[in-house]
Amino acid sequence: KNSQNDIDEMDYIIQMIQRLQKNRNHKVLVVDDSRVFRQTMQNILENLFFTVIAVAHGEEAIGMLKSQPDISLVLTDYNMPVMDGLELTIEIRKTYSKNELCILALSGNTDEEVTAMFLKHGANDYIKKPFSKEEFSCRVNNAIEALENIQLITQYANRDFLTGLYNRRYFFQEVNDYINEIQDKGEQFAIGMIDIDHFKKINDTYGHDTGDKVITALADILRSSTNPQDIVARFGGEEFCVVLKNINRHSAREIFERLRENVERFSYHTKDDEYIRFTISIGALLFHEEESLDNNINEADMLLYKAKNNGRNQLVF
Ligand code: GH3
Ligand code: MG
Ligand code: MG
Ligand code: MG
Repeated sequence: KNSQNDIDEMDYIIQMIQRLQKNRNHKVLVVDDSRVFRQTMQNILENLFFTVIAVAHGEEAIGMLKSQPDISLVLTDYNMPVMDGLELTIEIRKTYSKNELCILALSGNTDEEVTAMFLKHGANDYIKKPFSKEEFSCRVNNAIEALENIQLITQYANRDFLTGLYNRRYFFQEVNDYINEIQDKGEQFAIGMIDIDHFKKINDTYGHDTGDKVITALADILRSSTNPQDIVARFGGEEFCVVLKNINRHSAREIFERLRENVERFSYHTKDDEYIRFTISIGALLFHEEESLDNNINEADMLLYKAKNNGRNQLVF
């Protein structure tokens, strides 16, 4: 007979298994000058399915973070030679926010000021030595879970749900960051506004769901026709904006033209074995740095309007 306790126990085990599966995606950096503690933590973490890197002091940890930027969690001791755990925490937080990287501090020091100092300077949590394996595991899992939740929320906030591309809001944030980054460097970049031609007809003929699939297919073409560092966003409906970074007028024209051709050649194969073909119009320009981003976008929009009036399926640059 299945008692409620058995069911609760099963739920817990299923949750733990799911937790362990997700832990496989995370790299953990252990920083402790004691070889015994390093090994103990490494063993527990590896039993939790994490990938573990262990180093002996803060300076080594900084070097490791530079060469392995995909570390999710740092577990650091307090007392260590060369650079202690608190200095390490302060140093890490100059580069990585709590939304990108968790820090758990460990120390035998019972002085409550150390705990407070760690937390004040950006540690997510604090574990007192000696710790039980159970408490250690729970705190590590909690920290990783919180990080995953933040990253999920960030993903929802920045990305368009249908296509996974950046949304309009995040596009402006990314492009403004890029403009600040290249300020006074003389680097040029291009902006292209893109809109599907006669998209209403696709919706009317094949239905809204198929329309959505066409939008997603176009998003894939936009991604695969540009470089990974370029910025591709869905502004809404069947309207997209692409920023080609560090590019001259000639190359930008070539890429936008190739993009238009790639779409023209493509056909979307439906479940009912129909082939849907469609085209896009593009209004593009090389960014004028004396104008605001908004004005540049508006001008690209006007060029897109021109491309539509000239008969669609074309680039106006
Ligand atoms: P044009 O060549 O002038 O661009 O003609 P068009 O038919 O594409 O005209 P317009 O851009 O004005 O219309 C876009 C249509 O896209 C209107 C709207 O019903 C539809 N639409 C907007 N968002 C979505 C969406 O998320 N999914 C689908 N399936 N359709 C959408
Ligand atoms: Mg120590
Ligand atoms: Mg359209
Ligand atoms: Mg439109």
